[in-house]
Amino acid sequence: MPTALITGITGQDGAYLSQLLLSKGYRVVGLLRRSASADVVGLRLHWLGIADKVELVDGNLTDLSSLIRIVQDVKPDEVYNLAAQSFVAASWQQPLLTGTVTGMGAANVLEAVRIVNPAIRFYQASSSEMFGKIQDKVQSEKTPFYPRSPYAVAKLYAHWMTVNYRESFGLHASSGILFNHESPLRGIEFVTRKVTDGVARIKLGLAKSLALGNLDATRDWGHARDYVEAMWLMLQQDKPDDYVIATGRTTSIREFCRIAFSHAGLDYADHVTTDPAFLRPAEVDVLLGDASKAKNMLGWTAKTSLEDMIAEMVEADLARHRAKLAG
Ligand code: NDP
Ligand code: GDR
Repeated sequence: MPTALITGITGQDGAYLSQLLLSKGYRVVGLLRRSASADVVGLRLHWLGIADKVELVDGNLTDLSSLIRIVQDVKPDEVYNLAAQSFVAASWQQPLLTGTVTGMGAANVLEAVRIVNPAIRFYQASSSEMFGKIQDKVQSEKTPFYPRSPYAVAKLYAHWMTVNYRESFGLHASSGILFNHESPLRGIEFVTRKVTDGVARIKLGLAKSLALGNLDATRDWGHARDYVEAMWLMLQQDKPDDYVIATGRTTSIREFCRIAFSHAGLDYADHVTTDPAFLRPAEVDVLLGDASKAKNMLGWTAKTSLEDMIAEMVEADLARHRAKLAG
């Protein structure tokens, strides 16, 4: 039975990746950072019904000694580095923490792998945010990077460290340049989940309006459940490489709102307001990915349509609020 070590196992992608790897017969071990709120740890793993099927070990991405100990003890065949301070907006408020966790943290994991067992296969969660101020209308592995936030700068460091460790030490280290991917397990601060939660609250009479920032930015949104499959596929290849993972369709925040509100029989224009507090110091205006390399080399394509994903998210938020109301 192969063993996978996942950093960021309590996040959206960590939960779906765990589910996928368990279904493939893996032993799944997750890195857990200590929290004073131990009772709410692993909510997403519970939601998927797999909390008792994964092992959790205490450590932190910023503590190299903990990572070395864990890699020694767990003896993983594959390491997926998903942990990060992943909220772009927060990276302006906490730029140094973001650099330490999202950037240096990845270097720590690479170091732990190199020191303990360089034969371990490594996955780095890179991001379409690295493209930032767009150089190509459609972004592929060949598009130059131009990061627009402290988060994206940190991710770029982690990305190039992954490439560098591959080239310097021959590590089987791959980087997935993933475009936005969402689900009912998406953090509530991200715009898609904020919208679907807002739709549910408005529909059930718990709120009247929803305040957002820039409605004109566009994103290439896919479903997290589809995207974790690409992570796994990258580590099954003979050779490590970098891959763009995207749907090839871009949609504005405004249009996302229209679809989500109309799913609940509402008109977004009656409820969505804008608040400058949610605008960013520098914006990524358009993202649209070309995942042809992943299609050709990995046989991967996105399966879930935006409309189906939005419907799933709205229904999940309606069910959650209804359950709360029922006591
Ligand atoms: P989440 O924000 O949902 O999860 C982040 C995870 O990182 C959580 O498990 C969190 O733990 C953990 N973490 C944060 N800081 C530390 C630390 N110091 N030590 C150990 N663990 C830590 O992110 P997603 O699941 O959405 O994304 C997974 C990865 O993919 C991230 O690296 C993200 O930047 C990247 N990415 C995401 C995309 C997306 O659209 N979702 C697109 C492209 C890249 P805790 O629960 O304790 O907070
Ligand atoms: P993003 O996701 O920054 O693309 O990063 P987010 O959902 O936060 O923002 C997407 C776009 O929506 C606009 N927006 C708002 N965003 C938030 N959060 N809240 C609002 O009220 C709001 N109103 C408008 C933003 O300005 C932006 O243009 C996500 C994260 O998962 C990263 O970790 C990942 O690397 C990238 O996706 C790919």
